[in-house]
Amino acid sequence: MRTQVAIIGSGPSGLLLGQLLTNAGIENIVLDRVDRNYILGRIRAGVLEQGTVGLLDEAKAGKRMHAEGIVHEGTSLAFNGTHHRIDLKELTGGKTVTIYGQTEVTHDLMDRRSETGGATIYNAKNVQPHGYEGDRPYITYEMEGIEHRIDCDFIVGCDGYHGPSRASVPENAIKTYEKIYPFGWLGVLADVPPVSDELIYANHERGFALCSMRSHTRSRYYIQCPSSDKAEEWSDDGFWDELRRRLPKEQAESLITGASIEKSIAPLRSFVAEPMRFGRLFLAGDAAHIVPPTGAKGLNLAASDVHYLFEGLREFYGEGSSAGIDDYSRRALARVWKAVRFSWSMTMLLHRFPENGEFGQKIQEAELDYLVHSRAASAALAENYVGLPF
Ligand code: FAS
Ligand code: PHB
Repeated sequence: MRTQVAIIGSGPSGLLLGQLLTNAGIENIVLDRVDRNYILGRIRAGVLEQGTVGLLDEAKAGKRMHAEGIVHEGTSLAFNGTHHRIDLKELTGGKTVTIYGQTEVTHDLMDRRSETGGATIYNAKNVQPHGYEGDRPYITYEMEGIEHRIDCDFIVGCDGYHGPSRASVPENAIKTYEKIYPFGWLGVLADVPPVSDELIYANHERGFALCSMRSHTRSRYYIQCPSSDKAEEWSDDGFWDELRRRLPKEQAESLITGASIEKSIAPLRSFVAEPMRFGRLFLAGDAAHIVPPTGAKGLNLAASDVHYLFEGLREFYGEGSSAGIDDYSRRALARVWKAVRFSWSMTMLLHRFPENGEFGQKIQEAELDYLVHSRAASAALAENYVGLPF
């Protein structure tokens, strides 16, 4: 089998790149180790930056997002028993974010791929990239015990943090940077109306909490929990009680609770691999970087990587120029590090760090109080939250 671009990973990165390539007439194959339903069963991100919305439109996969997504013009920070709205639209000259679950984004991209005949190989085992140091790269994978090979011009690792692409790069060719946070996020999805029209990020001495949503009837909530916790150890009532304790009185009293339809704990880390290109292998999305979800950047960074890489590949195949792909890693990392910084800063500002004691809590509250009363500080948060330019 042969293709022009072989993509490992059928998550948002791989599917978005695959669709943009297909629309541009560039042949590609997407492989994943699991199947479509398994991928759609993962509950992850919920906030799309305008750049991501634009890319989904460019991929001609944005119709349902515009019909069902919810445009948010602001977000709130809660601390010291009250909450303060950050007017994203006013502070950024009109920019907004769209609430539309990653699951739906992935579903729409899968449907679009099926409509346009893109080849996807699910349940591909032991996928491995080869030969990318030279100009004849190829991928091997196993299906029902038989090994298969796909020859290609380029391999793109969209296979997430634990995938084989980055793992295949020799240690002396890659530098990684990592910070692991001493807590996780316990997330609950429930078919209950959201407690607020917009998101609320709460700093509380008991720990961080986030009130998010997927629609006007489906809510997504998170609370900071010890890394050692197990989701199954948390009852629904225990979760709702702890969430109430961390919210301002108004929201705690108006919170509508119900049975969880999904409950999971996500570890928090910051991670960046440099560079993001190794000969004819490129890394994109979580394969190259991970951010704590506090800044709602993970999925959106995957989108900006794909934007830069697609532009480079389109230039390579359309004009015979390698300038775009040669500059991919530099361009992508420049935006990645700014988002890594923002996600780190939001995490340090909003979470409880017991080792910092009561002084640390007071410093966080002072910074939040300054932030919500300073136009300059609020504008800085707003422009990072809605997404820095591609
Ligand atoms: P993905 O991890 O989504 O996709 C990688 C794909 O590669 C998967 O389908 C996997 O099956 C496949 N793969 C892996 N190994 C393979 C192999 N050996 N062979 C073949 N295929 C292989 N971001 C936010 O903005 N907000 C959030 O709240 C948020 N919550 C998250 C919770 C969790 C538990 C995790 C893990 C991430 C969360 N993220 C969140 C970040 C997340 O949304 C990612 O940024 C996003 O999924 C990135 O998309 P991809 O790069 O496509 O990687
Ligand atoms: C979500 O809805 O899953 C979500 C929203 C905002 C974040 C993180 C997660 O910062």
